[in-house]
Amino acid sequence: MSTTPKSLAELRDVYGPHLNLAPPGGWDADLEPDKLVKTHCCFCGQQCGIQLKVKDNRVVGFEPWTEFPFNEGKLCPKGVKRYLQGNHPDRLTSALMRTEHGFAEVDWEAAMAHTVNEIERIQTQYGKDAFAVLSGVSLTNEKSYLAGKFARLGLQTKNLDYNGRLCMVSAGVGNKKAFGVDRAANSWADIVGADVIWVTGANVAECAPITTDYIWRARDRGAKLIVVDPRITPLARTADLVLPLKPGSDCALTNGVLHLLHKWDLIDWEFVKAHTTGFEQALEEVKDCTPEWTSGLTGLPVAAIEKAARMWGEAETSFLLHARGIEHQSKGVENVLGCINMVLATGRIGKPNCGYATITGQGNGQGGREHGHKCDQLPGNRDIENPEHRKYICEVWNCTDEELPGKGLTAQEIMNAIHAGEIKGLLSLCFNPLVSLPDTEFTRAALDKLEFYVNLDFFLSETAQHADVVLPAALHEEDEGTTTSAEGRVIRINKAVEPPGDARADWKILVEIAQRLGKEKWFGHFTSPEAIFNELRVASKGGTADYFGITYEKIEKNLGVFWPCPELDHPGTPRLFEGGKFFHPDGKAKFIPTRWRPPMEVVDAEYPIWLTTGRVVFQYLSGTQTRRIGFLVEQCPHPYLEIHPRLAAVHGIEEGDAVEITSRRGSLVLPAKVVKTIRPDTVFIPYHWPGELSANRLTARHLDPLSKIPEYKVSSVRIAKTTKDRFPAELAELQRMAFEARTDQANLPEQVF
Ligand SMILES: Nc1nc2c(c(=O)[nH]1)N[C@H]1C(S)=C(S)[C@@H](COP(=O)(O)OP(=O)(O)OC[C@H]3O[C@@H](n4cnc5c(=O)[nH]c(N)nc54)[C@H](O)[C@@H]3O)O[C@H]1N2
Ligand SMILES: Nc1nc2c(c(=O)[nH]1)N[C@H]1C(S)=C(S)[C@@H](COP(=O)(O)OP(=O)(O)OC[C@H]3O[C@@H](n4cnc5c(=O)[nH]c(N)nc54)[C@H](O)[C@@H]3O)O[C@H]1N2
Ligand code: SF4
Ligand SMILES: [Mo]
Repeated sequence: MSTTPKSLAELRDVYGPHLNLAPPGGWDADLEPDKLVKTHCCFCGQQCGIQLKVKDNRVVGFEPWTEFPFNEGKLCPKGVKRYLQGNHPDRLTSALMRTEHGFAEVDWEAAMAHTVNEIERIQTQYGKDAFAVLSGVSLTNEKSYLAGKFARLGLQTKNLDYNGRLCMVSAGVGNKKAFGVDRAANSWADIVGADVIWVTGANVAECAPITTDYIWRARDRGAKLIVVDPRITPLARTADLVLPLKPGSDCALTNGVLHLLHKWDLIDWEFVKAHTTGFEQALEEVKDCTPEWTSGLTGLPVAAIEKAARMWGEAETSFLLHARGIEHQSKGVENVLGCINMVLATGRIGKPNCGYATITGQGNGQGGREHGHKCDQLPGNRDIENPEHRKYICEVWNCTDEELPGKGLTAQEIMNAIHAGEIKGLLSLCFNPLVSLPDTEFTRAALDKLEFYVNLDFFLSETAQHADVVLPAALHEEDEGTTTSAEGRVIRINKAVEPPGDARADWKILVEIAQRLGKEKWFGHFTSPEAIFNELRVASKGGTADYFGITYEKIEKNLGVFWPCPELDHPGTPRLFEGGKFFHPDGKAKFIPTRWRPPMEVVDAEYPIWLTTGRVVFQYLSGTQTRRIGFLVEQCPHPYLEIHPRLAAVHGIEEGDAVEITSRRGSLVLPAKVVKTIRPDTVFIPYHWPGELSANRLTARHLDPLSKIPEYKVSSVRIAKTTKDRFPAELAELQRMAFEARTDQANLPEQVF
C-alpha cells in the first residue's frame, strides 16, 4: 500500500542505517560467555553445527562445534558472522502500523486487533481464498507445518505457498516422479567414496561451502570431478573436466550423454531391468541426440561431451549433485529428470559410494518442503488432492473434508492474482518477494494493490515496507525447533536468548491470530514447538516423509536422525533405495523421457546476450540479513556485471565501467567485473540487492509448467557502456558502508596501539 522510498535518507532505511561491525557490547564481549548453546547456522541448507556464545542474554560470538558430524566445526564466512544480527540496531522490537506519515510503532494489541479485523473483513467481502499466505523455509519444521495448518484451518484459504517455489520445487517434482520420494538419496558420506562426481548448475564452493570439503576428500582418493556450468566457478577451477554449456541447454547435454551411454553399452542392464521402468521410452527419446546434435545446442565441443560420457559411464561408483543452475529454468523438471536418467542407467544409486542429490538451498529447504507448506501438499509429503491423504489428515486435525481447502495457487501465481485484483489480502512471513521474485516492477505494483498486507519479519525488509502491519518476529537463536538439512538429517535448533521487546516467535504469532479468529480448537494445544512437532510426527506418519520415530531427545542423542524414521526404535535412513527399492507402489524407479526444448526467452538481434543470475559467498538470498553485517558488506558490498573480456572489448567496457543492462522487463546500471571465467556470450549478476540494484528487474515471470519455478537462470539482455554518473545512488551508499566496515572506526577500542 505504500510507495518506494526515494530520498537518500530513506535509502539509508532501505539498507539499514547501521551495520553491525563489532560484537554486541563492543570488543569487550570477548569475555567469558555465560553459556555455549549448541545449534545450527541460520543460513543455508548445509545447516552446519555451531555453538553460540551467550552473555547477558546476548549472542556475542561462536565456538566451533567439532563433534557435529556434518561440518566437524568448519563454517563459511556467513556462519562465522551470523551472530552479528542479534542486537542489531535495525531489529524490529515492536509492531508497526502504517499511518499517513509512514510507519508508527503501536502496541501489540492494536496491531493484532487490526490484523484480525482486516482478515475477517476481506474474507467476508471477497471469500476465504481472497486472503493468501506466503511463507518461507528459513522457518523450522514446526513453523512450516504450522503455517500450512494456519492457512488451511486458521484462515481456511487454499492460497498458501512458500519461497521454496523459487528454489527447490523442480527437484521436488523430478524426484517424486522418478523415485516416489523427494529427498537426497544419500548422506554426504557417500560423496567421499565416489570415483566420479558430476556437479551441474551448482556453485558449490560459494553456496554449499562445506560440500566442497566432501568433494575434495573424494579427490584426495583419486576421484574425478566434472563440473557443468556456464561460469567456471571456484570448484570448477579444480575439476578434471569443465563443461561450460550455454545457459538453458542442460537437457540437451543429459540426453546426449544418455545416447552415448547406450551406444557404448555402458548401461547397468541388470539394475535397469530389475529396478526401473520406462527405459525403452527414455532411449527412444535420445536416439537422435548424437554428440554433434548436443554440441550444436550446448556450444560444447564434441570431444568434451564424449569425454564426459566416458568418465561417467566407465566409473564403478559415482555421485551426481545439482542445484539451482539446472532447476531455475522453465524446463527445471526435465533437467532434473535428465540427470536422474543418467544415474539410473548406470545403476549407481542405493549402494555405498553411489548416489544422487539436489543441494537444498535455504536452511530448512528440505524439511520445509515436506509438511504441508506448499499449495498442493499435506504433511508427510501427502497430496492435497488424494482422497486417502485428505482423510488421514482430517483425522489428525479433527476437521471435516469440507473444512480442509483444496489445491491453491503457487507463489508467483499468488502474486499474479494479487496483481489482477483477485487476491485482496496477504499475510507473509520469512519471505521478501520484492527482491526475490522475478520482474520486480510487477511485484511492486501487485503489493501496492493489496487492501491489507501483514508481514512478519525481524528486520524491515523491502517487502515489509509495503505492508500495513509489520509484526516483529524472533531471530533463529531466539526460538527452538528442528530443521532438516540437505542430507535429510533432522536436527535440533536450540534457543540461546530471549527475543527483545515485543518481538516473538512466528509460531506464537500465528497461533494467536488463529485463536483470535475463533479457531482455538485447532490451535489452542500448540503451547511449545515440541507440541507442534509431536503433532507433525503423527501427521507425517505413513507419508513418504515419515518423521513419526523422531523425537527431540533422539535427535539430541544421535546428533540428528535421517528420515524416513517410521518407528521410535527405527535408527533413521541415511541412504535411500538400498537393494534397489524405490518408493513407487511397484518398488521401481521410473525413467521419464526428456525432450529437448529451448528456454522461454532466447537471444535475438535485439537482446543478443544471455543473462544468468545467482549468488556470492558473502551474501545470502534477498540480503535482508547479510547486508546488515559489516564484514560481509565489506567483502561484497554491491552487485556487478560479470562479463568476459572478449564481450567487454566489443563494447569498449573495462573493469569498473558503468554498464547499462536492458531486458524486456527493465534496465540496471552496474559496474563491470571483467573475468575470464564466464562464457563470452553470457553475463551474470548476483541478486542479493533491492531497488535499483535488483537483478530481478531484468528477469521474467516465465515458469516451469510443472514445478512453477521462475526461469531465473535464463533470460536475454543487451548491454551498453554508459557514464558512471548513472550509477544508482544506492551504489555509492553501499561503497561508503563497505569503507566504514573496512575501517570500522566507530568500534575500534580506544587504545589500538
Ligand atoms: N553464499 C550463499 N550461499 C547460499 C545462498 C546464498 O544466497 N548465498 N542461498 C542458498 C539457497 S536458498 C540456494 S537455492 C542455494 C543455491 O545454490 P546454487 O544453485 O549453487 O547457486 P546459484 O548461484 O543460484 O546458481 C548455481 C550455478 O548455476 C549456474 N548456472 C546458470 N545458468 C545455468 C544453466 O543454464 N545451466 C547450468 N548447468 N548452470 C547454470 C550459475 O553460473 C551458478 O554458478 O544456495 C544456498 N546457499
Ligand atoms: N534473480 C534471482 N532471483 C532469485 C534467485 C536467483 O538465483 N536469482 N534465487 C531464488 C531462491 S533459490 C530463493 S530461495 C529465493 C529466496 O527469496 P526470499 O525467501 O524472499 O529471501 P530471504 O532473504 O530468505 O527472505 C526471507 C525474509 O524473511 C526474513 N526471515 C528470515 N528468517 C525468518 C524467520 O525465521 N521468521 C521470519 N518471520 N522472517 C524471517 C528475512 O529477514 C528476510 O526478510 O530467492 C529467489 N530469487
Ligand atoms: S555453509 Fe551454510 S550452514 Fe554452513 S556456515 Fe555457511 S551458510 Fe551456514
Ligand atoms: Mo533457494
